[in-house]
Amino acid sequence: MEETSTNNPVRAGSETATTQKLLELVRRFRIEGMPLKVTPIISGHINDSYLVSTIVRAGLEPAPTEYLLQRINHGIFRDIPGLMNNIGIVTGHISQRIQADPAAFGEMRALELVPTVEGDPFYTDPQGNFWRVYHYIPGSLSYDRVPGTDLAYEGGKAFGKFQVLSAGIDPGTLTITIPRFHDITWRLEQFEDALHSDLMHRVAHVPDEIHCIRERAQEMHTINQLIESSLLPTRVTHNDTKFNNILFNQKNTAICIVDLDTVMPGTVLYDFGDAIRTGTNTADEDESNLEKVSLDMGLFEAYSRGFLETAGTSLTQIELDHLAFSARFMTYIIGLRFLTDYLNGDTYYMIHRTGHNLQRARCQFKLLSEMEKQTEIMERIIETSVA
Ligand code: GN1
Ligand code: MG
Repeated sequence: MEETSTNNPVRAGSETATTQKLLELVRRFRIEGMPLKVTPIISGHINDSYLVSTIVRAGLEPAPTEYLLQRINHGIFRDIPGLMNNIGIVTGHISQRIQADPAAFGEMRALELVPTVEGDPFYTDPQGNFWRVYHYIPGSLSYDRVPGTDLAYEGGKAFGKFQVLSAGIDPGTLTITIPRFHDITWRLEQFEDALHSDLMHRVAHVPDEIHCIRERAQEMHTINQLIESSLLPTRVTHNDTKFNNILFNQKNTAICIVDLDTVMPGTVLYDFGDAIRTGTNTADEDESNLEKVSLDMGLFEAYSRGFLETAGTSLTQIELDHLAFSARFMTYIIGLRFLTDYLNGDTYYMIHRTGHNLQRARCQFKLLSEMEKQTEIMERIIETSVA
């Protein structure tokens, strides 16, 4: 029988931050007003995030200023100064480019860090945890599931603009915050190690999922092969382009790309693919009823059109030719990583229930099989959007 396990050592090792402690932490940053309330934000699988509201003076109405406090997971990100330096480079560059050509970038803006009182980009607490604060964009919204094609189109334009905006940064100046992050060879090695160790005695429960991985492993080396043959340009890429990493305003105009921890040298295929994985799924990433999981072709068409309208002319033919494949690739590799973490006892991704990572993996594999059935249509849509 499956054991009951909700252990999550990356997180369990660190004490739960109390409200008092969090308020004290916020005061170490150059914020306006007095921090009043700290609310955990349950989104994202890696860092701990809190919304901080402030008041101007005790007893008055809350000031409009709000902040995002985050503890950066240093079990996963091993070079926090390098990571924060990347964020400084990327946000600085993007905001300069927007200011230089506001007409081209509409209402887009860059994330803004709040320095510590000493002027540093992050604070290290006595326990060795790393904290940072961003300005929270008032009234901003994000979507785990995309409610309509207008939003998908707008999201495609937003990640396209991000691609164009970060193109002036020399990828070589960026720290590799997670080495070999989307390297399928490495991810498959980790998976085989997990199967071999079978630490939690879970391997016997997932024969279908193992089959799904192995059957497709060869094809999934395509991007690595193109990189090794120098056929794909190295670009500054986001590498975690979940649709909910786009912030929208109340009018549903995209205004900001967030979650910059994995901005690194990469290929545009990672960014297009992950946005399709998350932005066209008719269900949540961890939906337990797999019948609900499929690819919404209307959303795919709208996202692709938005993305290619803004970034299309900067892409090479080989990149364009592999955009449809990239959606399958990212769905596969993220499913593979969820499954590997399940087999290893849920040490990487934050889970909210037993079997959560397995559910996430199954959902990715269902989505992948839906994409496979619709490959030709996806390819045709991309060709048409480019033309
Ligand atoms: C993680 O924390 P979050 O949700 O932004 C992961 C991504 C995965 C994603 C799957 C550093 O991102 O690679 O695509 O979960 N980030 C890291 O939902 O591993
Ligand atoms: Mg992330």
